[in-house]
Amino acid sequence: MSNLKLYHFPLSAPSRGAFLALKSIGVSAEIIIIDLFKKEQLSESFIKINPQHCVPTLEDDGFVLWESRAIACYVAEKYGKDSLYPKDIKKRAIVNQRLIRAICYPILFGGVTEIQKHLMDELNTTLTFLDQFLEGLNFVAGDNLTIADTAILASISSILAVGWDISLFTNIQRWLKNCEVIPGYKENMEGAQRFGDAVKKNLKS
Ligand SMILES: N[C@@H](CCC(=O)N[C@@H](CS)C(=O)NCC(=O)O)C(=O)O
Repeated sequence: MSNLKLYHFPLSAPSRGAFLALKSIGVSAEIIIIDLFKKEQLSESFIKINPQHCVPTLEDDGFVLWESRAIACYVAEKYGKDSLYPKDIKKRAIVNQRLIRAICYPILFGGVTEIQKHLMDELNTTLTFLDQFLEGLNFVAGDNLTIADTAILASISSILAVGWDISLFTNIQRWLKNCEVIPGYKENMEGAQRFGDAVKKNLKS
């Protein structure tokens, strides 16, 4: 039995990454929504839990942890079956390596109204790598679903919802289909859609 609480905001890709990891691991958690639009992360009660006031934040019987990937690793290690976060150090190293970065945060919260060219290029370079990693594989770190897939799906679904063109990345498209089996997939897509709508509203057309 777990006594987990996840402080979560469904529009946030890192937060959805932790949410999807928990779902895939099959561990239940109380979900507490921290609405970043209402600046709830700056409330006195949340600052007491996480002085760096970010989501996702996990609480496990008084133990507090933030950073989505650290959360996924901790929960997988404590509650998960081996395939999601392999014990074999080389397999685990590959899972740890498959990371991706987000670029829409300044548009949503920083008053920025267009995606800068260098960020677009960087993201397309990252997607090219991801597409190569996926060549001949069902999932990003091998043939089994791992917590690297849940983290990356949360990010990719956000950029797709913003309207990113991934037509050149056929392996990513195939992998996205494979990801439909992940528990929590639907909730993730709904959060991503809300994120995409919010970003598109702030973008200059
Ligand atoms: N690297 C962190 C990023 C966490 C993060 O930036 N969270 C944002 C939402 S996407 C947040 O909580 N921002 C509110 C704040 O920092 O006050 C992770 O992967 O968890």
